[in-house]
This record gives sequence, C-alpha cells and structure tokens, in this order.
Amino acid sequence: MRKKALVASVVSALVIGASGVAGASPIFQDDFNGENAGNEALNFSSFNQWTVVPGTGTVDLIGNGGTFDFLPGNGLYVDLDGSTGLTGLLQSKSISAPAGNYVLSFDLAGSHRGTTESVSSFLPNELAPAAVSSLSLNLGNVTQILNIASNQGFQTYDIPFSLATPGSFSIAFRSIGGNGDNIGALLDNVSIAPVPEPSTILLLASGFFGVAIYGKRRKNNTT
Ligand SMILES: [Ca+2]
Ligand SMILES: [Ca+2]
Ligand SMILES: [Ca+2]
Repeated sequence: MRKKALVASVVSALVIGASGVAGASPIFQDDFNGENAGNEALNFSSFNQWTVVPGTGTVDLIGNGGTFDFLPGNGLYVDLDGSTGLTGLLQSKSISAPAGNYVLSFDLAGSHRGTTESVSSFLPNELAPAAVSSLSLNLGNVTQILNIASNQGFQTYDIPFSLATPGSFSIAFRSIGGNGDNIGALLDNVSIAPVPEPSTILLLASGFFGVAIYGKRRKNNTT
C-alpha cells in the first residue's frame, strides 16, 4: 500500500512539474482592465502598453459597465474602429524576447452592432521576416486576417511563432475595411508566452525521478 502511495505521489509531482513548465510566464500580457482608471473612453490613445499609430485612425476603449459594454463581465476591451471614421492601428510597445518558440494569444469578439468585421493581426514587424521561422494559420507573410461575425462572443485565437534570434518586436491589430462606420471587432486579453522545448520537459521529468529514487533509498537506509 505504501509503495502504491509513493508511486502516486511521484506521478502527481511529474504532472505538476510538466504543467508548470507549459504555463511559463508570459513575456507580454494585457487585459486592458487597468486603462483610464477603469473607465470607457472613445478615441482613446493613452494605452499603457500600446500606441495608436499616429495618422492611421482611432480605437475606442469600452466596457466595464459603461455605455458601450456589449459583452459585460470582461472589464475593459477595445473597439478596433474608433469614433472618427478611420480605424486605428493598435501597435504594442517594443517587446524584447530571447530566441525560442512562442504563442501569441488574443480574444476577438464580433462588433455586436450587426456588421461582419475583418481584423488583421501582425506579428513581429520589426524583425526580418526570415527570423520568424514558423507561423501557423498565416495568410501572406506575417499577417493574419480574421473575419468575425457580429454576434460572435469573445473567442481565443492562438498563433504559434518562433524567433530564430533574440530581438525586440511589436505586434499590432487593425480593423480593415468598413472605414467610416465607427464599428469594429472587439479585442481583449492579448498575451505572448514561451513554449518549452519537449527536451526541457523530459529533463525536468528525469530530475523528478532522480529525487524520487533518492528519497526512497534514503528511507530504506534509515529503517
Ligand atoms: Ca478586459
Ligand atoms: Ca467605435
Ligand atoms: Ca468599421
């Protein structure tokens, strides 16, 4: 019985170890909830981690129980078509990262005002395209275009990519087409997290086994 319990604890340690690695800390994360003291603002441009590129247009900061909270319960989020008749290019500030595999994740919802929206998301645009060695779901080079029906709730999109060399880059989002109506798709919960190499998990797993065997031997010696 005791032996079985030991095996079970080693297995659970392995599972915890592996999931801990998979959930490696994001190198970039934003839920927009802390912007503008939690209040809506049309044509908002003072984001903590983003720039609305001058000359492109505007975006709106909405939600959190305000007048334009189309999807309550998500705090603040961004209407990618502001209120000036031109869609803004929402570009992250510079993100520095070592070489490796990453996943860009973000939530997009429909406009909830009757229009189907197209959104382009841009991956590292300050790196040479050759440095981005893999992109699933990509259309074109490092740009992905997503079409979102009006009534779609927030849905998470994951885009894996690799950096061949360490560097700094930005990501960006823009509502495309439909200029003039001030209605855009809704963006929330953007993050970039490293994906561990399978060999890293194996190495950690063998480490756990080593600890488990050592512990067992030690116990046998003392009793
Ligand atoms: Ca939010
Ligand atoms: Ca708007
Ligand atoms: Ca629009």
